[in-house]
Amino acid sequence: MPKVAKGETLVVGLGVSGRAICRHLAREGVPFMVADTREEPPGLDAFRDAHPGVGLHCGPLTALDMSEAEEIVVSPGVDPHTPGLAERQGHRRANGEPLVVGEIALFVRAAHAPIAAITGSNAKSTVTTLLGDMAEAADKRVAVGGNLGTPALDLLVEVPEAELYVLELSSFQLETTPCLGAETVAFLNLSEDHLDRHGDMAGYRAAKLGIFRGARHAVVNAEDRMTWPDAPLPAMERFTTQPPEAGEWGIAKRGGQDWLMHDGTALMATAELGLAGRHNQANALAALAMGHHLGFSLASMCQVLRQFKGLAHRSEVLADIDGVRWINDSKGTNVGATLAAIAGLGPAQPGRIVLLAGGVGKGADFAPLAGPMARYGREAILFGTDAPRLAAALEDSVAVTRVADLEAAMQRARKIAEPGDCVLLSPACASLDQFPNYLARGEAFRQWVQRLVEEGGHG
Ligand code: UMA
Ligand code: ADP
Repeated sequence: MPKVAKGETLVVGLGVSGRAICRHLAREGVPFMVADTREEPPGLDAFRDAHPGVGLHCGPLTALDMSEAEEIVVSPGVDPHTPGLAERQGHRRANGEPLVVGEIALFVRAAHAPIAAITGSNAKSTVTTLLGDMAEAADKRVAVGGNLGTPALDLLVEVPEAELYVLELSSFQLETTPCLGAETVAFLNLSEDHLDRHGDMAGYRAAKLGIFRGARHAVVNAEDRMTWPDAPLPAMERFTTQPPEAGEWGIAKRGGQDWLMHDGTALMATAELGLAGRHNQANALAALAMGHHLGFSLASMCQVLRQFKGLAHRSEVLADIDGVRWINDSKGTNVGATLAAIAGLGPAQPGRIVLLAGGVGKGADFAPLAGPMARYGREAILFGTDAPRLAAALEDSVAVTRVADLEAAMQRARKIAEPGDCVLLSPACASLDQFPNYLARGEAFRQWVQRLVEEGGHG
């Protein structure tokens, strides 16, 4: 049986994070070998070129003897309870630290600037990007990354003089981070996601609560108790989309308009925000609360909120073709995100949403989509692995059509959409059954809509 040599670190996974972990260990001069559970992992050639001579095991982890590994660093997509790894859980290194950790644990050891970290089921990327922009507006040398895209460990070399790290962290990353020790953190919201990995909502929440370990300041959602820590923290603030109580960040009416508020002070009218929808008002408040703790001026943060128009693949309006709006919300990879997208668009046009949804549901319950689709939907066009479960949840509430894939869904949408409708790709599912990731799914949708525009319409 192949073996991790005594004193070597084992890196598990050859994806984006795994390759960043390898680069980091190589820079630090730490001896390591790599394992990937797949026989032909995608990053194989790049890895061999970058690290000639480094040992590699592909296939089941039970076929690798890791009993003498100095440390085991797992990629976020790898369940630490995978056979082979599970047996190493609970083991400690000579220095007392857990034997099995993730990329972020290595990052925490190496980082020399404060960390601001954001988690939640939805809105992480939006709030992370907002806070990063706010830091830049405050003239901070800021490095932004994590689950958002650039692996945290790569930030150490991409922004060597960073004065602040702003990290989006997933439950997978937090689960393997023994102590984050962040200056400020936000736990934005909790709704069903990744139940196939974490077992149930309690397991999913427990992983996310890892964001609070060692935190000096936290921002939580006043309307979602699941985001509150179980143990007291040195400092905690809350945001709400309701009129705020003392000390809270919230929304209240002033002169007939809604305003973002903090502790009795009106900051800016919500109508001035670059992003639409109540959920984005909550996101703005969370970013403000974190930025305020970091010492950024309210005036410059509000300026960022006016200018920020949102990220691609998040309720992104692609085109208006013959009175039909085509909207790309490919990042709607769970039910909570799709509910937010429908709630943002629906009230202006009841009965006019043509929803394109489906993919891998990750064990989620789709029933919460039924009510909003009954009110705001014209038809749900469903594709991918969990189309049958989605259809079962929706068919009593709205017209349902099942098709093979996104391409067929777009064709059907083109056929049935009428002026005034909006075609919304917000799948409520991961894309991995039919695409490499949500980006590829969103780009396929974008290109198709682009062709429609070039063809001159909605024929
Ligand atoms: N895999 C195996 N065997 C292995 C290693 C990986 O089967 O030995 C599979 C995983 O099950 C998964 C895929 O390969 O299906 C990718 O896993 P990975 O851990 O190699 O992922 P990375 O390429 O390192 O990308 C990860 C994040 N992906 C996941 O957590 C699944 C990326 O977030 C993140 O941008 C990147 O690190 C940099 O930090 C993506 C994501 O989908 C956007 N995140 C989930 C989400 O947002 O819901 C958590
Ligand atoms: P994440 O990084 O957590 O996936 P994003 O900012 O990329 O978050 O947004 C993902 C999806 O969640 C998008 O489809 C977006 O429309 C939706 N969304 C954004 N903010 C919220 C919120 N506060 N509550 C629920 N859904 C939201």
